[in-house]
Parts: sequence; structure tokens; C-alpha cells
Amino acid sequence: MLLQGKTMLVTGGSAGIGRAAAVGAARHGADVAINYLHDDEGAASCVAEIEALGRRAFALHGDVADPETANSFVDSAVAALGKVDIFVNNAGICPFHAFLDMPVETFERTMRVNLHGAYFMVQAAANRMVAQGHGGSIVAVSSISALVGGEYQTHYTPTKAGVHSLMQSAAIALGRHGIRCNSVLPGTILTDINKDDLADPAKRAYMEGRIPLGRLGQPDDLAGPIVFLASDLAHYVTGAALLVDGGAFVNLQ
Ligand code: NAD
Ligand code: RM4
Repeated sequence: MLLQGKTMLVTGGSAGIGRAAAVGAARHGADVAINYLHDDEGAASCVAEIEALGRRAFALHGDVADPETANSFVDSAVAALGKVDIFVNNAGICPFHAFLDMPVETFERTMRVNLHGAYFMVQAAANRMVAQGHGGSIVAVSSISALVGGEYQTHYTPTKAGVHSLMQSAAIALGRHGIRCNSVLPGTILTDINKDDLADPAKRAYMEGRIPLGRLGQPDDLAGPIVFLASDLAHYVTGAALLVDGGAFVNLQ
């Protein structure tokens, strides 16, 4: 029970990695609030799963690309659950597309959701933590893509490098308030975000073949690392980035 008595807020908590983090935190004793877009059913079932664990849960629909969503999510979550000790910035999109004819709207939407959204959400959560006066922990879901490129991800990989960099700068800005800021860098995790991309059997086999641990990731593979960074076990860890990729990044030859 690493998060007993803590309250966690997570963006993009209705599915995939965000949902696994939300439920994983509840298993460790946290009350959890989730933000999400569109997927009311996923959000409701995530809330039900957390409540079945005996924890309190709250869900609010909102597009993180809109800067106003950040304060409304943090304010409503704190009104519902009382405080914020942990903030997990997770919501993100990756509409795979070639570089040379990237539509301006696809580029701009990806930036606004993944990077601008992270900036304003983290800022809103940090302001609340500073006002509360008892520190906190912020974990951003960046990616292996912060460190390596992708042919159909030229709009996406800069956002993940940006989120990783945001955690480094925020760690400096917020250290004096006792707020730690770290990122996880998942490898390829089987979720809706890459379902179409990995439907190509040749691509899927190639990706699997790159992974020393011999399999693609599952959302729950991120729960432990996120809970660890959020918890007091990591009380001297800030500005760090933790690869969670089955060894894919180090596998050159
Ligand atoms: P997913 O599609 O399964 O889940 C995405 C979640 O984000 C959903 O809850 C969705 O409602 C929410 N969301 C999407 N756009 C939003 C918006 N504008 N406002 C609010 N919520 C929004 O995807 P996932 O794979 O779980 O991705 C979660 C994060 O993990 C993303 O930031 C992604 O970049 C990152 N990531 C994923 C992988 C992977 O291989 N799946 C690898 C590295 C990093
Ligand atoms: C990740 C990484 C994965 C990809 C997802 C969409 O950051 O690049 O390989 O499937 O994004």
C-alpha cells in the first residue's frame, strides 16, 4: 500500500496506460480522479473498478488541448476528493502519418493535446500543490519516442521529447516546494493508440523482435513504475526518466 491516504489525478484515465495507472494507484490505497475525452463508458467502468477496490473515484470529461480544461479538472477533482498529492500527465494521441504531406491540422492537434495540454495541466496541478503546502509528485507519461524517432511520428516524437524536457525544468522550478517531477518512457504498449499501426503483421513482428524481454508491453506494465515514482519510496528522485520498454531502446545489435 504505497499510496495509502494519497489522492491522485490522471489525465486520459478512461483507457490504456492512464487507466492502468489509475487502477494501480487505487490498489495501492489512493483515491483517484480521471480526466478523459469522449469515452464515457470507459471512464464509468474505470470509476467502478476503483470503487470496487474500496477507494473513492471521480471522472470529468474535458479536452486537454483547451487550456481552461486544466483548472476545471484540478478544481473539480479537489472539490470531489479533497486534495491533490500526485498528478499523472498521460493523455495523448498519435495519429500516424508520413512527414512530407503532414496535414497542418494533424500537426497542430498533436502538439496541442500532447505538449500544450501537458504544460497547462502540470501547471494547474503544481499551483494547487504549492497552495496546499505539503509537496507532491508529478509523473508524466513521455515515451521511448523522446529518445528515438519514428518515420510516421514526426509530429509526435517532438511532443514526447517536450514532455520529458518539461519534467526536467519543472523539477527545478518546483523542487523548493517539495514537488518531485519525473517521467516514464514506455516502449510499445498494446493500446488503442497503436492498434491500427500494429495490425500490420510484419510491423508487429518487427517490433516484437526488437524487444529483449520478448513481448510487446501491456498497460499494466506501467502501473508499477508510475506508482513507484509517485510514492515516497522515490522521495529523492526528481528530474528522472524511467524507460519501461522491455529493453527495446538499448537493443542496437
Ligand atoms: P489510449 O488511446 O489507450 O488512451 C488515451 C487516453 O487519453 C484515453 O483515456 C483518452 O480519452 C485520453 N485522451 C486522448 N485525447 C485526449 C484529450 N484531448 N483530452 C483528454 N483526454 C484525452 O492511449 P495510450 O497508449 O494509453 O496512451 C497514453 C499515453 O501514453 C500517451 O501520452 C502516449 O503518448 C503515451 N505512450 C503510449 C505508448 C504506447 O505504445 N501505447 C508508448 C509510449 C507512450
Ligand atoms: C509510443 C511509441 C510506440 C507507439 C506509440 C503510439 O510513444 O512510439 O511504439 O506505438 O507511441
